Amino acid sequence: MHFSFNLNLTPMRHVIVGTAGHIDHGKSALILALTGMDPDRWEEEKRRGITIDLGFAHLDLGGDVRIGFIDVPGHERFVKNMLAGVGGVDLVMLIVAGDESIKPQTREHFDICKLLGVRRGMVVVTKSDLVEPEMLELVKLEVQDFVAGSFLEGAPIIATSVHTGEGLEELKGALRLLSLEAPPKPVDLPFRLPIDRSFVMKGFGAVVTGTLIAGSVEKESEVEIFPLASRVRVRGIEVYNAPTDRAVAGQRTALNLAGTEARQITRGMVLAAPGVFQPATALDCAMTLLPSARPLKNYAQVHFHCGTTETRARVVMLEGKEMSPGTTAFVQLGLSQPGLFVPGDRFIIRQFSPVTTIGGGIILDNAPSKHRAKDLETIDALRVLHSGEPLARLELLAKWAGEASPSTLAARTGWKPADILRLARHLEAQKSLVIIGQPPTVIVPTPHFTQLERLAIEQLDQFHAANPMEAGLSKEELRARLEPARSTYKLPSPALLNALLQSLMGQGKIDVQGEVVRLSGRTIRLSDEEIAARDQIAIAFEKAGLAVPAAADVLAKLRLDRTRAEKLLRILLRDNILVKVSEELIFHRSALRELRDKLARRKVKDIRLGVTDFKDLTGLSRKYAIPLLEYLDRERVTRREGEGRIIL
Ligand SMILES: Nc1nc2c(ncn2[C@@H]2O[C@H](COP(=O)(O)OP(=O)(O)OP(=O)(O)O)[C@@H](O)[C@H]2O)c(=O)[nH]1
Ligand SMILES: [Mg+2]
Repeated sequence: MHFSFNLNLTPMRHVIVGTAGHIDHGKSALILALTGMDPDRWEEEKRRGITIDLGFAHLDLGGDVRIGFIDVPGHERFVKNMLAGVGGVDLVMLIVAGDESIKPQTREHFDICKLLGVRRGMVVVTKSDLVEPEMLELVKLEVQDFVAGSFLEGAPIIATSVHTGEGLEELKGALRLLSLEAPPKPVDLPFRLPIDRSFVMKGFGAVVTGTLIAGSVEKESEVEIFPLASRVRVRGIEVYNAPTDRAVAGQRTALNLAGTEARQITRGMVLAAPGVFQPATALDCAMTLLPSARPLKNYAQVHFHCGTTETRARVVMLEGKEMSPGTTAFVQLGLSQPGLFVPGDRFIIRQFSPVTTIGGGIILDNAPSKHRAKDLETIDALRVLHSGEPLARLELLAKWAGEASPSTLAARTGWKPADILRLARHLEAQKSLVIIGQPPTVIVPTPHFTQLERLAIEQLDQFHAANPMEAGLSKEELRARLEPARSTYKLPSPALLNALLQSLMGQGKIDVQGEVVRLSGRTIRLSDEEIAARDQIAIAFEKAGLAVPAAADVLAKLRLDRTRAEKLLRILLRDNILVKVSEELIFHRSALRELRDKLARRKVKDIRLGVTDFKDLTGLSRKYAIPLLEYLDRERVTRREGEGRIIL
């Protein structure tokens, strides 16, 4: 009987190891020897004895390390398949056949690994059974020279034979050590999974596989497909052929997806946390041209590979007219197809024709604006983004946005909104930005905020000068006038406007009454003629007592045009000299005061009041009495009870 214990004392480390190297150098044979799984899955691969597409296998080392292998084709015609696999690797095994040493795709694959920023790995010299020991030593020396100055300088160089088994245990030991050193992929970021395979399984529906490069995904969760802009449900998850409820960054993952869109999914598409990211069609990048490449001209067309995605791109130089081999420069790539790319992602470019690898780099911004050539401000900004310093990057992105929410900044960084808010608080403490409101929060750079404050004061000032008879601007009108100086900025949101108004009120610069905003101390300025007319209106209502005239008749008697007369009426209403009791009825405040007094006196005798009592008391007809009583109810002078009222 056999018992197996899984105490789970140390969490399993998940590491992705990729092969790289020239055709026929023994990459697939080595994976088979290490894992017992043949990475060459296709009939054509087996028949031709070469790898055409990516192959996958896995291996547990010492109980706490699980390696997912990605085996790539060495044939130069299939480099594009190799590129779809190498994107997610943590470690590379550079394979060099002992009987052939370094060959063209050894160089090309190694260049690709360097350009993609692979940091760790080893060299495996295969087919040791085919060569004399002296020859093997010579190849090792050549390899040492070849990797000098790169991330593989000083890395293990291990000779193996799949026939004799030589070196295989040593190789496993080295893989285990390197795996433990490799930094784990970030679990605490929004979920992303570039798809490298998709197929339909009878009885299951669509299945996609890929290396989970960030975050985690749960069974039954919803994921967004880029660039399809649609969402699907995750029906099932497998990690290394075993069903599970959750897959995390670093694991080779297969997802069974529900929904008809799932059948349209192909390699190169990306699954991501829903509602976080936006597809990009332009990318600002730092790009390196290989020493072996030809000079690259402005607007050159290239093949762009990032993650498992491949598309055409046009290179717009931001620093000069052309790039020389062996140099690095800031460029903007215009993509022929939109896709999901996040700053920090590495990419490869290949010459349009003939197709060879000529360079690669790192994405700095996935939602850039168009830049003027050789614009120093742009170059400085891209330097900040390239530095990778999170606070400086966030400050810059906030400045570009003008007004942004943590989630829009998440789309532009790949960070979580909560982390963005945490960083933003630091910047707020340094007074370089303002955080507004409870979640959903708005982040505004301080210079933008103060500029909007100035603009608001300017606009109110202009408005008061042009409209002396108006009390002020409505909030919405004021907002529409806050057209910011930078063309990339939008009008402030209502939330930002409220924060601006709060701040200006706090400084005593403005007054806000309901929806109306005015500069402090600004009152309506009337001409003598207008003052006379205003008083005439007031007196007309005052004299009428409760038997008020129609407003239109009063206004018609004035020697003013109708619009100005109506404005005067509005001023009297606003100042509570006149009171609107119903749509048709306007009373002078003195008449209403008298009415209240009368009711108070009457209350001493009897607190009950019928409509007829009210008519007797005031001498008013029903037409006036009912709206007035309703007004008094609203004012809590009376309260309706059955047919009559109680005087309160
Ligand atoms: N004698 C000997 N032959 C080997 C060894 N490893 C691989 N081979 C042979 O080399 C040939 C190529 O091996 P593969 O593993 O298919 O090479 P590959 O690098 O995967 O080739 P591509 O995937 O097409 O780039 C096969 O015939 C293998 O049997 C070895 O250690 N010793
Ligand atoms: Mg192979």
